[in-house]
Amino acid sequence: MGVLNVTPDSFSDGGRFLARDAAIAHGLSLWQQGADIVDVGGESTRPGAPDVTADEEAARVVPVVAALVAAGARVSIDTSKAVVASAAVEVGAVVINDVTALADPAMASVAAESGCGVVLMHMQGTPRTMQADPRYDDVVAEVRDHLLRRVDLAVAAGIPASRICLDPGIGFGKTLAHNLELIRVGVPALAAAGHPLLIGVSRKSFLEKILGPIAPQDRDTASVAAQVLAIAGGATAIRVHSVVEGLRSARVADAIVRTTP
Ligand code: PMM
Repeated sequence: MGVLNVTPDSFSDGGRFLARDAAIAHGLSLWQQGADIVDVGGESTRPGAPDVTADEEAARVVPVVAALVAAGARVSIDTSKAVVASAAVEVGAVVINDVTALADPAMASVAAESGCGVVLMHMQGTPRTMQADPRYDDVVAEVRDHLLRRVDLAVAAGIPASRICLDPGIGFGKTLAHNLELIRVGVPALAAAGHPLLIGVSRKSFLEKILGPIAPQDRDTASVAAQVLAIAGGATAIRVHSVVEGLRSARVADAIVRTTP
């Protein structure tokens, strides 16, 4: 899954792709580089990011989704707002990537009626507050139990279980220790639940907590290390900024861990 942030404040793109044509061109290049899905988001989820109205978010993403779909790309919409998801599905998005796991009361029915795949991600708190003081007694059990409760809600709303993908939400209300435990222990625990498992570590700030100061665009090798270990633990999809490195490393990791003797 290639990341396409259509926001002025994304930490990794620095607003470079806000201009619509540039966003479309970048999305197409992710697709041409071999991404299976281009994940289009119009609201930054970076800690402390300002809220965006649904109208503004839809104005950012819908023309970009429409253009990518018209060019033949498979597109997911990264949003927590049901109206934005609905507008994106209308123009051809086939996956709803919801970092709040259906917190918007209207999202479950939009997702059910759309026939789309749905990503349910774990977050503690909200993007504005989540990194203030994240605490868990048992981060793996709490993330898994929360996601499985959201699966129950989704299935009750009419979303087939087979269309649901889970994501532990690396960096969303988690300390470095929480993130590392989720990649090491949480990924295998979640994979055992039987749903496809997406993981997003690409260029995230926990890498800097390990390595020391390093600019987001210089974090791709570090991201690959975490992605490959997640794949070894059972992750089936990775959300990446650098598709070329993500794809090559994932193929090698797959060849090693998924080949039965
Ligand atoms: N991370 C970000 C945004 N959306 N969606 C899912 N499912 N999983 C993630 O880990 C995730 C996400 C934040 O990263 P970005 O600002 O680089 O897009």
